[in-house]
Amino acid sequence: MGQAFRKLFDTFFGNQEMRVVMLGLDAAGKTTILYKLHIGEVLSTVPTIGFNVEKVEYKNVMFTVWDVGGQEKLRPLWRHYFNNTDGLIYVVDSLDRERLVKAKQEFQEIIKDPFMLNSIILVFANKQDMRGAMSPREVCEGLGLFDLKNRKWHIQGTCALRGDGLYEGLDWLSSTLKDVKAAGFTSVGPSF
Ligand code: G3D
Ligand code: MG
Repeated sequence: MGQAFRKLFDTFFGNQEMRVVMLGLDAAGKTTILYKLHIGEVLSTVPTIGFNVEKVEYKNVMFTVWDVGGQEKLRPLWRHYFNNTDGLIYVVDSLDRERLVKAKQEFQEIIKDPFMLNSIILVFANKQDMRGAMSPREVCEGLGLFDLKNRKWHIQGTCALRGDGLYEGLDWLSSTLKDVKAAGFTSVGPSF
């Protein structure tokens, strides 16, 4: 199973260099997704800056993951990881209607960051297996995706536990990134 996943991954990303940051409120399903991808050992560290960061590196693709929400004072420190980000994956617990507003606030802060302005955005509306889960369209509206201007984004319903939707989402991410790079954009962010 893991082998088959890695083959798919190879066909998507080839030898492309790519840095992906995966974020979302706690319990959205990020860690589950990271393991479900079967692309390598997940390294979990708590850097001195004080929040838990998980990383998986597979060939030239680097995934960096952490929980957002709660600690405003940590937000400026995220920049350290935003630099050179090609793709943002934002994971939402589609069952958690109560925290959708909070998920939106955090999402909007992230994508407005100067270092994130060129990154493409993939949203996983996770936990689609649960009865009562919001549809991807509802999550889309809740996050304000339709109001985004000049951004490339895509939403994908997923069930991280089963792996449903994950590869469809990554397929979009990799092919869109290829287009963006071919068009000559870079994702280096501003230089200060
Ligand atoms: P996080 O890393 O974003 O904080 P986790 O989230 O990956 O730790 O997942 C939080 C909980 O949600 C876990 O349950 C996990 O099994 C569950 N989960 C993740 N994805 C799905 C999904 O698609 N469907 C369902 N039904 N549950 C999911 P526990 O019980 O281990 O806390
Ligand atoms: Mg986690």
